[in-house]
Amino acid sequence: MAHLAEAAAPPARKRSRSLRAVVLVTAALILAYWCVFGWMVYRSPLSYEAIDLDHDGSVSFDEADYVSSFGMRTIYRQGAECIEYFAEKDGHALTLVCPK
Ligand SMILES: [Ca+2]
Repeated sequence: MAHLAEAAAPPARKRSRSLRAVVLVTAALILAYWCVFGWMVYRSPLSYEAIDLDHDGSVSFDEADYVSSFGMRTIYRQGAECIEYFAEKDGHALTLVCPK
């Protein structure tokens, strides 16, 4: 009976390789997540504070994704030509940059 159980179970070496593959794929996915997230924050022309839309002190993946597709439009404020960055998804103003 024990002989049949040993035959049905995969060898320990094969299980170890499968476990290693799962760990490596999981680590690769976590690394890819952080690379994409870092790239979106790094490539954004907006400051970290401007990307933190809910002002909780940290930028979530959703916030970085939301501001990653942005547009720019010229706005005049007090006679100065300013550039307003806005979210392309809904036109929500993200930040306003005016000359000093
Ligand atoms: Ca936030």
